[in-house]
Amino acid sequence: MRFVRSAAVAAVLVAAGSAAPALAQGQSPTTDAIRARGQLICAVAPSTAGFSLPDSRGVWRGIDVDYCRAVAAAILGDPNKVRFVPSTTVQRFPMLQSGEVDMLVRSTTWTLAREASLGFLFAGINYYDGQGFMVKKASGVTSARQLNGATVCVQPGTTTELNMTDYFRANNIRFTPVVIENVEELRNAFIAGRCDAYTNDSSSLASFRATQANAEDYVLLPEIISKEPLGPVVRKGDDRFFDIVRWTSFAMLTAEEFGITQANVDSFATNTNPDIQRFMGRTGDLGKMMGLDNDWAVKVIKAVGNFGEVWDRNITPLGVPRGINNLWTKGGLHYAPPIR
Ligand SMILES: N[C@@H](CCC(=O)N[C@@H](CS)C(=O)NCC(=O)O)C(=O)O
Repeated sequence: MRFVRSAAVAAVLVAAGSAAPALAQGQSPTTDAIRARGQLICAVAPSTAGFSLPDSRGVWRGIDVDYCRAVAAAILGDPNKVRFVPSTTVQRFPMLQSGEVDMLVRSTTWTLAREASLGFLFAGINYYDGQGFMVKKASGVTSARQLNGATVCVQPGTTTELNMTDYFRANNIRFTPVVIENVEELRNAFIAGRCDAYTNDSSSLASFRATQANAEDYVLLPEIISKEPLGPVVRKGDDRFFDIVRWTSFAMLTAEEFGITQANVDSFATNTNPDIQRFMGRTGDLGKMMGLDNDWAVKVIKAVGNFGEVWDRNITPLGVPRGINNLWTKGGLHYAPPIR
């Protein structure tokens, strides 16, 4: 039996959820499509400060946005060649499955089911997060254990829903979920008192609080009830594109480790450290191995900076400390395998 291998066939099979025939080494229908249209299409959250939110001039800003821009810089040499598609928590997965977007960077938690059953691969972790609860200070509640009988606002299609159910069941706490897909509506419901608590990734709660005029009226409760490793997601079946997204993420971490920044990256061109020469694309032909220019990592750092710079620009203003999101060399969890 002969298999017809074409990008179109592969795309249809992926969309249909069937196993696509393996692509030959180096083939990448997603990368080809991005080059042909001159643009990466990235699904993001519509309005979460620090993650993805258009600024007053309509320019998208945030850590998730920067991950999309970094991939555009690696493939197209230009971080502005991205179309950002806002998606709700429910819409995000069908959007990626259908091929409407090339990748998804949307505070999305890496789980077994999302890889094994939805047909995705997580290409890295850009934020080690955990789920928390926010209440109004005036409620006097200081612990999630005091939420017995509470109504809790939550978004559908999230890891958040199941974590909350598990946590309250384990702690014998009765609660009523108020499930709202649109995040603005959900935040307004919480502000208006339609729910006693709002549960989400603690980063998102920090983002909500930081953007309220009366931020001190809201408190994040001390319990963090889950692990939420958030990162960029791609469809299974295009290993080359997966490589590019994954190593773009590692390049940002590696640059921070080497002290390479957006401002000083050019000055490393003549550095004699062999690891830095490979990173800069002077030796090793590593970019070529992924079908990119050898200075792909330089383009990434020029576009968005190293991971620490991306964090400082987007997350530090929310008042969230680096903590476990530091590099492994500074007691954190971010660790990139060698670029060699
Ligand atoms: N990480 C969880 C939760 C995702 C989630 O709810 N993200 C929130 C927090 S950043 C969000 O994007 N809300 C904004 C929106 O839905 O527009 C998941 O992957 O299911």
